[in-house]
Amino acid sequence: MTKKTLSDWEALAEKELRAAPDTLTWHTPEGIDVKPLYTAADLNGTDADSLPGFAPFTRGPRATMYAGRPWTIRQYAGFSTAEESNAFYRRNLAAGQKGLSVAFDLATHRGYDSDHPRVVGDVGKAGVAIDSVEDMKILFDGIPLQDMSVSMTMNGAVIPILANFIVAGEEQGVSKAELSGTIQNDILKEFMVRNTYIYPPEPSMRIVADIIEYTAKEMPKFNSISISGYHMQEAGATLVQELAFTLADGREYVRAAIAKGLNVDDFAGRLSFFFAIGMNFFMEAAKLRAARLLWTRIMEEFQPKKTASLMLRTHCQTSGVSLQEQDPYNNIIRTAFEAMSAVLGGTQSLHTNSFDEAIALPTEFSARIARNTQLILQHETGVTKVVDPLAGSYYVESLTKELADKAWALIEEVEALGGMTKAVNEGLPKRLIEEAAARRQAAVDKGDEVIVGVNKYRLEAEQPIDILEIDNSAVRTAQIRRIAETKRRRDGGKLKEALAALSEIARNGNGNLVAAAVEAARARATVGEISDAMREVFGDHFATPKVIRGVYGTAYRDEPELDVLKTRMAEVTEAMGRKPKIMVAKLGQDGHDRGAKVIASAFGDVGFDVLAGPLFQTPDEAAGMALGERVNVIGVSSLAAGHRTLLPQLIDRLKDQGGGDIIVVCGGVIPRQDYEFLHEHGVAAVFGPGTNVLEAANSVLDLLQGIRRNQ
Ligand code: MLC
Ligand code: 5AD
Repeated sequence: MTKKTLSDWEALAEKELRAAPDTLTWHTPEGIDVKPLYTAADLNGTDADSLPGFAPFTRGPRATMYAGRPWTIRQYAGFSTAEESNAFYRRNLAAGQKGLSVAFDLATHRGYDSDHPRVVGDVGKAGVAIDSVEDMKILFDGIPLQDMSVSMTMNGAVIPILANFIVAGEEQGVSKAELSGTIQNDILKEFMVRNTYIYPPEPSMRIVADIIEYTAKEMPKFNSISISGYHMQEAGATLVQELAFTLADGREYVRAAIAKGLNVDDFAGRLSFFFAIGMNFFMEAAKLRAARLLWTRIMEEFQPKKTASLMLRTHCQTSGVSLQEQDPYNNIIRTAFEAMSAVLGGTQSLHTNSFDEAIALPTEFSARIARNTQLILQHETGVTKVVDPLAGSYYVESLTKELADKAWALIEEVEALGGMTKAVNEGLPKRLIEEAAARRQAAVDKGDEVIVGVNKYRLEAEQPIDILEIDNSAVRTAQIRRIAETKRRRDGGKLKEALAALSEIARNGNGNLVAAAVEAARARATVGEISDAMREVFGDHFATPKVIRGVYGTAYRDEPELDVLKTRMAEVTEAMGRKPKIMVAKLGQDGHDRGAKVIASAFGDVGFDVLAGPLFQTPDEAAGMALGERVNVIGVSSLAAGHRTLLPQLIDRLKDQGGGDIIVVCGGVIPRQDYEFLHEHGVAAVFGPGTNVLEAANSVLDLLQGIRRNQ
């Protein structure tokens, strides 16, 4: 038989299709054209014949990878009090989890103690409340810190949290040199997407460098940073954007540490990474391979002597945004595919999300299924037995190269702006990510992108599932009591001295902030007090929300639904004598603003007058702004479970100030179980996950016209 050529295949495919085979090309949001067939020719210029354990590590950072040691099953968790989270950790470890990963509540993230008036709705909600060493000791009670690696997702209040961890270890009899784990400490992406910053960019970068310096000198087993793309993908970034901005952030941190006088080989081996793994199965695996390749390229510029300095090691988490409220058991399947993709990409550590993700924090049951997904992968599927099994795949090798090339071009664009700090200040990454998010929303709303159980194959009726509920006011009361007790017992003189020393180092730059904070933590200074000692010098960071225009509307151009809506808009506008004005508000410390941004942008495109409220407003401040700006509607976006406390307060404040006629609607991560409560407190409509934006806009118009639909 004669060997067939690609043109033979093309002819055959054309016959089968009755169209040219390139009509099957998939144009991905990354700008990559995925062809229906890859062949040996696509291996040209790839790294297919490289070996694992050697630079550039495309095939994995270790020579034996999971055959030698499987990835760490590291489930991110934390809620309510330190006691409850500790008990949860211990049960999970007994059931097969291998490493810990602490989720703190938003009050802690932003450097507020639980008794602060700005955090009434946030304490214990999205993570565990930690106010001082006393809480940190309880969190790790009975967990030997010399043996257990602990990741702490902390970026804003990173100095007090690391200091408290060190002191908790010390008081458990474990020296800081023995502590192993990771602190997220990645502030640049906070300014772009996650928003739990406290101080302005410049002092924030100094904090990052101080932590890299301190851990390099004192904590050899501790990873100083987890340079994170995860939150970029959650906010809407394409995989190329996630890859490029994360690696560019990494490069910026290396420069900051070197500028502090550190030698690259003294810290680079302890830099670590963190990526999201979404539903594009092969592309996500290829992304991790490309990330390692590019990081080696970046690090070679700094001419390290140690191979470990060139090596990208990463944690991965399956994608939160890919999970849906509708038909929630589908999420188990999504997560399993994503986990498999992370593993095929060669992750070092992995979190698998729980199926109730779209509406609440995991329950004991959903957490078990999430964990077992990884245990089954490790013990039953055989994927651990062979290093980088996708290597040599025409498609995956070619994707690896294409992702690397496209990301490199974007990294160079950032470089041309003067690096990531400058790019972030100018708002380039944020804008590109928000545009990608709006484009994706339009694709889902139009049905171009199918989500099973949401915009296709939707169930007639959804069965409610059990969810974790947290009594936030009970947690707050308990925390306030412990703060008072801690304050009563401590030595006021020592405390004052330690806090003054910390402020002084913040002011004059002579010394390391972590070292000073450790002294303050020993003296039982609270997270809020340590944060304030630096706030006094550094000040607060305030961001002005910007709303992108035109992306959603352009994607919908020429669609009849949009024309119908615009006609209705015109009627309402005429009846009201002006465009209806909506304020999109974020209350409390919840900084997840993807939903708010997409809504503000799309509502603007369909003809609303849109006001984007700043992050972190109290209900009082939001009410004042709404009245001052004479809005007709307030749309509150809630993703961190503060809605039960904050929405009733907002509506009360509006009524107190004569704004009772302002329509209040809300959307986001809100369980069905809470809808009735919200309606009873005056919320006119609730838009859960999976809401089509045009339908939401129509519902708001109904409300403005006095037609109340039962949402
Ligand atoms: C690994 N080891 C091996 C080996 N594989 N030794 C021999 N043969 C092999 N095949 C060794 C390693 O060198 C290391 O030792 C030790 O085993 C542990 O392996 P590791 O690969 O370093 O794993 P781990 O300790 O789990 O560290 C992974 C990490 C780290 C480097 C990515 O930074 C980490 O755990 N990150 C987790 C971050 C996280 O959980 N973030 C949650 C974010 S949630 P040695 O001695 O070399 O260290 C979030 C959500 C939100 O952000 O927004 O709130
Ligand atoms: N417990 C468990 N998972 C959490 N996440 C956030 N907070 C917690 C928590 N307290 C996960 C979710 C979310 C991602 C940012 O992290 O999966 O999508």
